[in-house]
Amino acid sequence: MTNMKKRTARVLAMAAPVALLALPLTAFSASAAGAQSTGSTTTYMATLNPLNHASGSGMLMLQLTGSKAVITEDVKGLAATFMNAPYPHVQHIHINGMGTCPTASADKNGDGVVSTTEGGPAYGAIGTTLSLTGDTSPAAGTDVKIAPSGADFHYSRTITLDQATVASIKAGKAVIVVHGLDPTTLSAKAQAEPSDLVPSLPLAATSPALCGPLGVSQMAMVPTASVNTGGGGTSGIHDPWLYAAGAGLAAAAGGALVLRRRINVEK
Ligand SMILES: [Cu+2]
Repeated sequence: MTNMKKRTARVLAMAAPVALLALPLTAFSASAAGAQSTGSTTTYMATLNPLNHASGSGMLMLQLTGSKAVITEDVKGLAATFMNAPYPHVQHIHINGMGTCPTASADKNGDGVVSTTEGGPAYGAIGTTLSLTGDTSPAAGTDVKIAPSGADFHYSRTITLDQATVASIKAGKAVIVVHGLDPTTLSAKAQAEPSDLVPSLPLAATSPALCGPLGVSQMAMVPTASVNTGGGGTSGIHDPWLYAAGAGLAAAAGGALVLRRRINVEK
């Protein structure tokens, strides 16, 4: 056993012992994944970290087979309400930037917020909109009516991606961005500014809250059928495979934390 395998196995055993029994897992290297032939499935993951002093965290898994993407995501701790309604969080796969999340230095106008536009050089333009229903093109990018909403949400959708998004994912230039900040966390100046994307909305509504580059997972998972038939052992654990995979990813990155906690989604 390699050190990586040992470590991964140990973390998995700690994080999700029941899930481990139910899951055929195979550790493999990123380079091996990149070499997979057409028609196979490559699993990508993004750890979503706060931007712009947002609270919250998340994990997103994207299983890509050709242009078909099976996407599962759990987010928690974002701004909860907006004008007395569940806060809509538009979210996208951004493509063809540098494949990274912006730092505070991207705040060109000094208002304390990296706006969506200011972050563009890092993560690129919208390639795919991770909407709940209907349009997934960039044109739906700011349609708050089909965005997931609330402080915590679970998102699951299978999307046929366009070729630009597929190419960017494979090139390591795809970044997941979840938008929508709590206005009270912004400077007075920023609170008074209009959105750079939708001027009828405040800046907070569309600014990035969570961001994570999409990378090849350290683990390949035999997809969902084997998970969903796992018997009674996984009751109370939502998406056990996501947490198992996330824990492995975090361990591989030397990071860690939120993943061992049960993320409470879907109230
Ligand atoms: Cu976006």
